This record gives sequence, C-alpha cells and structure tokens, in this order.
Amino acid sequence: MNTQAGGAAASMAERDGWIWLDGALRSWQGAATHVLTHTLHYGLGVFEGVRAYRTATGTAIFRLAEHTRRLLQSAHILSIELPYTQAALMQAQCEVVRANRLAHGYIRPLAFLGPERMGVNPDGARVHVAIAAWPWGSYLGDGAAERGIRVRISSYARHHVNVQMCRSKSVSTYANSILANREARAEGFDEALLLDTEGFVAEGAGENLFLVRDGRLVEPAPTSALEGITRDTILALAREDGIAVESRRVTRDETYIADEAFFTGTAAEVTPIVEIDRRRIGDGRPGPVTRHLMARFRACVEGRDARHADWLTALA
Ligand code: PPE
Repeated sequence: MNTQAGGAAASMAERDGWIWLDGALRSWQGAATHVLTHTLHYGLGVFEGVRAYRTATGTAIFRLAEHTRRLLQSAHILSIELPYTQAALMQAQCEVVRANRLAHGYIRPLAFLGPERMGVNPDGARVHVAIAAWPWGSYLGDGAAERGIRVRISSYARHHVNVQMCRSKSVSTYANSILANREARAEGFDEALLLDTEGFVAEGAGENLFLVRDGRLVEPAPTSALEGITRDTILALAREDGIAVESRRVTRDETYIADEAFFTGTAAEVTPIVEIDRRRIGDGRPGPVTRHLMARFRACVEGRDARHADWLTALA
C-alpha cells in the first residue's frame, strides 16, 4: 500500500492525507484518539465500507446513500445516537475522497464512543465519527477475480441472532470474522464461510454468499448475516436479466454441489469461489452466470450502465 507521496507506508496510521473527524478534516497522522476510547475496550461501534470508482466523467461513489443509511441503521440498532444527518455524512464522505485526491478508493466511516467514560455503562461517552479513505485493491488476493478463490467452512459459528445483531455492521461482529479468516488462511484457504448456530450457511468473514444451481441464483436468507449492499446490487441485476432468485436456508452440502458460487462485498466486490472444503465447485473455474454478473457489476460501478446511473454519486 502506498502513501500519497508514493512511498511505502509502514502503518495505516503513518500515511499522508486527510481524515474527517467530528466535523472537520484533520491531518491523517493527527486524527487520533485516546487509549481509553470506550469502543476500544468494549466494542460498541459501527462502521461502513464504501467504494469510489473512476468513471468516464470522473470519480463517483457507489451506492453512497444506501451505505450511509445503513450506517445510521447500524447505530440505531445499538442505540448509538449519531450527531450527524445522512446528508451531512454523505457530504463528508465526498469531501474525504476529494481531499485525498483519490481517483478511486475505499471509504471507511466509523462511529465510536470516546474516552469520556469507562465501564460497561457508556452513559456520558461521546459519539465520535471518523471517515478515512485510501486506495484498496483486490481484497481476496491478486488474481482472485480471474481464477476464483478456495474457501473453507469455519469451525466458528456466525453469531446467534440474539447475541450479535448482524443487521448492524458493528465493530464487535468482526472478532468472529477475524478468527474465521485467520483459521481459513492458516490452513491454506483464501477465506472462511461461516454457518449459523443451527448449522445453516450464514456468510463469509467479510462477504455475502451466492450459489448458482440450474441457472437459478440462490442466497442464504440474511438472518445472521449482514444485509449486503453488493448483494442487493447483484439481486437487482439478476432480476433485470430474468435470472430466478431464491432467498432461503442453505445447507453446507448444498454449497458443495452448486454449479457456481461467489462472494459479494464492497471490498471483495464479486469474487468467484472455485472450491469449498476441498470439493471443486462446477468445473473449478468461474462459471458463466458469475462472469456475467461480474461484468454487469463492473459496468455499473464504472458508470457504463445508464439504467443504474442513480447508484453513483459524482464528486464533481
Ligand atoms: N458480510 C460481512 C460480514 C461483511 O463484512 C460485508 C462487507 C458483507 C457481508 C457485504 O456487505 P456489502 O459491503 O454491503 O456488500 N465487509 C466490509 C468490510 C471488509 C473489511 O475487511 O474491512 C466491506 O466489504 O467493506
């Protein structure tokens, strides 16, 4: 990963540029918080991941309104009162991309409780909002989109719906994701797929899952998974193309016999899966439905699909 100046950054904290913190742009390295930050100790915080793309008419943010709305909803679920409106947060994200002169990149808004209080009762801790942005390439490794990735079903279950409310994209969900991802990589896989506490397929460590079976698109109904916005994009594109869509319970063995499988996520975009638990999926290469939806997704994010121009917010 490179700094603005082009040198290699030793740490995400040591880059050059600008971070929006509590209403104003601060220098990248000055955007700090105290070690007694409440969220650092107890994990109550929410975030988003958003991508800006280069289009023929300039840089544009993909589905900015939907991501920002989900940030507000994530906070609402956890009773975190964000001191900013959706419009102000959308404006701030545009400002951060512009200030860092990014032609394309990843935007990370984060709402966290400050160091004003310690203890599980957070009353009195202020809600802070930070927004950073940086260039972020292929999330699941170079060549993932072309070759597809190898996935392992995790030995860790996704949170029970009454343990971690997964419709909230909250910081504390991700300890579970880290355990699963680390386990999968340690065993030579690229990413983990998590089952729920009843044994049905939930989602990837940082992605939603889709299967293709006999030309139909199948997704695990998102009960203990995040309601992904890339997932929503893929569902809309599939319906537009007359591809039947099923949202229901999916079992582990059903993933093994799928004709095709892929992950979706803002960071991962659309990533084909060619192997699950050492079983080849289809012919072991990204399948035709996956490749078709990847191409349609690319056209949308790059502003080449006039039908979905409203998914892009131009930076102007
Ligand atoms: N499930 C999980 C658990 C998840 O983290 C993501 C996004 C998704 C589904 C897909 O959601 P969406 O981005 O709206 O399509 N994961 C974010 C964080 C990745 C990270 O490592 O950080 C992301 O892709 O931005």
